[in-house]
Parts: sequence; structure tokens; C-alpha cells
Amino acid sequence: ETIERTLILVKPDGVRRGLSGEVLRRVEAKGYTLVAVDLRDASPEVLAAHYAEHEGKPFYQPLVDFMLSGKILAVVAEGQGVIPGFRSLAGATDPTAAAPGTIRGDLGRDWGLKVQQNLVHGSDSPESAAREIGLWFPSL
Ligand code: DAT
Ligand code: MG
Repeated sequence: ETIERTLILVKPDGVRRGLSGEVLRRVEAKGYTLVAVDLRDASPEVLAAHYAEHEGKPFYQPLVDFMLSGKILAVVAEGQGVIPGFRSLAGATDPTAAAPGTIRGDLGRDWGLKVQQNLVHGSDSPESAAREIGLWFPSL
């Protein structure tokens, strides 16, 4: 049994739509523990590092611009298997494809047609989680 930590972001669409609490509710209801929660404006520097793996892809600049369009709720959550566990809670990247019961499947989009407006980010591996937590919460 290994306790791990993951980085969760409620993206600007989620904060704008008042879904921050709903995301936190699902994380806590699953049994994970909140370690840090902070509502903030992301900086271009942090976003460039956060999404470095996607640099050069056609959706990169729209994604970064979208992430700069409003407040983000940055969260670190802890628990056994929380890294894959939160990815399961979030659902598939494209809200249209995300299964009902998941955050993106249930809530994933209002009327936009953009894949980047998919409510949440969750780290995809232990290496990503360590890197992303260091980026968003350097004091942790
Ligand atoms: P995930 O957020 O599920 O880990 P990802 O890391 O592949 O997905 O991509 C990061 C974000 O970029 C994703 O949340 C939304 C956006 N994105 C990914 N693929 C996209 C695409 N084909 N068109 C537009 N945006 C995309
Ligand atoms: Mg990803």
C-alpha cells in the first residue's frame, strides 16, 4: 500500500461554471485527502512548463490561452492509487467520449466545442505528479 499524491487542476471553465466544489466533493467522496487547494491565476511560465510535452501540437497555443482565461483551482490530493484513481474519476480527455459517471462525462462541457475545455487536469504518472506538484506548489 503506497500513499501517493497527484496534481489536480479545475480549469477556467470549471471555475467559471461553479463546479470547483463538485470536483472536490467527488475527490473527497472517493476517499482521497486534500493536501492543498489554491484558487489562482496561472502564469505563462508555469503553463509552458506544465504543458511542455504538447509544445508544437496544433492545440498547444489555444490550450495555453484557455488556461490563462480565468482562475484555476490548483489542488494536491493524496491517497492510495490517487494518480490513476483521479484519471478514472476525470474520464476520457474528450468530454464527448468520456463515460457517464466521470467528471468530464457528466459535466464536461457547456456549449463549447473545444476539447481543451474539459474541466479538469490530473497527473498521468508518478513522474508527472512529482514534476507538476513541484511546479504548482514549490513549497510542498
Ligand atoms: P489529459 O488532460 O486527458 O491528460 P492530454 O495530456 O493528452 O490529455 O492533453 C492535455 C490537454 O490538451 C487536454 O486536457 C485537452 C487538450 N487537448 C488534448 N488533445 C487535444 C486535441 N486533440 N484537441 C484540442 N485539445 C486537446
Ligand atoms: Mg495529460
